[in-house]
Amino acid sequence: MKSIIIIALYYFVPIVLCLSSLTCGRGDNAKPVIEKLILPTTVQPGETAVFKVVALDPDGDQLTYIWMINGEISSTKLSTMIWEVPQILAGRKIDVVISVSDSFNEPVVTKSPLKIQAFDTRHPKNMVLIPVGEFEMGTGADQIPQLLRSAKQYFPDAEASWFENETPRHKVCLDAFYMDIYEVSNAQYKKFIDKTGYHPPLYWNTFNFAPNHPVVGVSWHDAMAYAKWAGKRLPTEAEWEYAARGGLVGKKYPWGDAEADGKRANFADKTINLNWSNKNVSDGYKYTASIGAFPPNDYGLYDMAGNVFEWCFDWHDAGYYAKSPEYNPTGPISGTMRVIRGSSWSYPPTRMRVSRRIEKHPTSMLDYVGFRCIKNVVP
Ligand SMILES: [Ca+2]
Ligand SMILES: [Ca+2]
Ligand SMILES: [Ca+2]
Repeated sequence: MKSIIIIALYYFVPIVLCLSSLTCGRGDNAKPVIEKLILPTTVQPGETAVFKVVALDPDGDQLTYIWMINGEISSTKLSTMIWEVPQILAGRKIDVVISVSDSFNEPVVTKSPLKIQAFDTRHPKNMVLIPVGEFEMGTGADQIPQLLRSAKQYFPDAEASWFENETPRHKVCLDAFYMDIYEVSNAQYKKFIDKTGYHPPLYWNTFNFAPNHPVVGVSWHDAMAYAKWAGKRLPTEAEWEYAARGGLVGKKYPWGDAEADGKRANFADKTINLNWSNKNVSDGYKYTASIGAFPPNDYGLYDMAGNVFEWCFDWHDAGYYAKSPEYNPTGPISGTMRVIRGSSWSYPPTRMRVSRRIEKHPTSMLDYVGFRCIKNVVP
């Protein structure tokens, strides 16, 4: 008896509802048919892309179109979509979903998202475009007590003054630039030496040498010479920190706020017996790891935390943030020490914070310091 009632409800209720509805008078309505999609397979960031859909309605109803690009409704109504491709999408996939409706039935939607590769052919190999933008650089004074507590796990003598050169937190606006996806490798540096006769780095033959490991034992001057030869330059501190943050806002590390486990970066873990090693975690590397061995940040940059420190262009001045210009700051005009960023295999996980600043003499050649380069978008 119960099942008969259910069957009756199933068949009759919709009919009753249907008769009471104006649109259901089109029970014989034919759905629109998507005949053709005209989409490029690659599009250029910064340029205009044109997407078209050719659809027909068998009973001549007027069609409306909804375009969804990367999950956002970008345009409605028209069968042609004209779209400015954002710079940030260089080298990435774009999802385009098209929905066509005659307003009587559920809309017809393309079966699965169409994937289009946005590819900037002008963009240099093994570099990624870091978009124009602004960010909060440095550390707020209010964060220092918490940072000090974390640091004391590894350095019991840590003091609040260790963090003062990161303050005040301040707004910085930067032009777009290309950045090396990886730290400069031994293989890349060897090419430079072979072509130019430049002197080899310290530790070239003794320290963990492998072609795909980051070069170490290079001074700031060496890094500058390589960058010039490669047609690139060293990042400013501001460019480096902006890129390391990968678009995240106010986070400690390139991946967020969590302290590194063994899967995020190469730091002083339990494979190396230093006073400040994290004795509970293994990242699998005692010294350097090959470049790109850990996941990239959201800009696609590898090893912005750990592996080797990276030379920046700027002179170090602990008080610079209080007087830094807002647009494209390039550091003090003079000084005695240059900045290194990002930490290395030889320091504990807390040192890998994106805002952490360390000073080194520009002639130092250290087995935990390398570099990567950047390039202006407009030369
Ligand atoms: Ca129709
Ligand atoms: Ca390690
Ligand atoms: Ca690094």
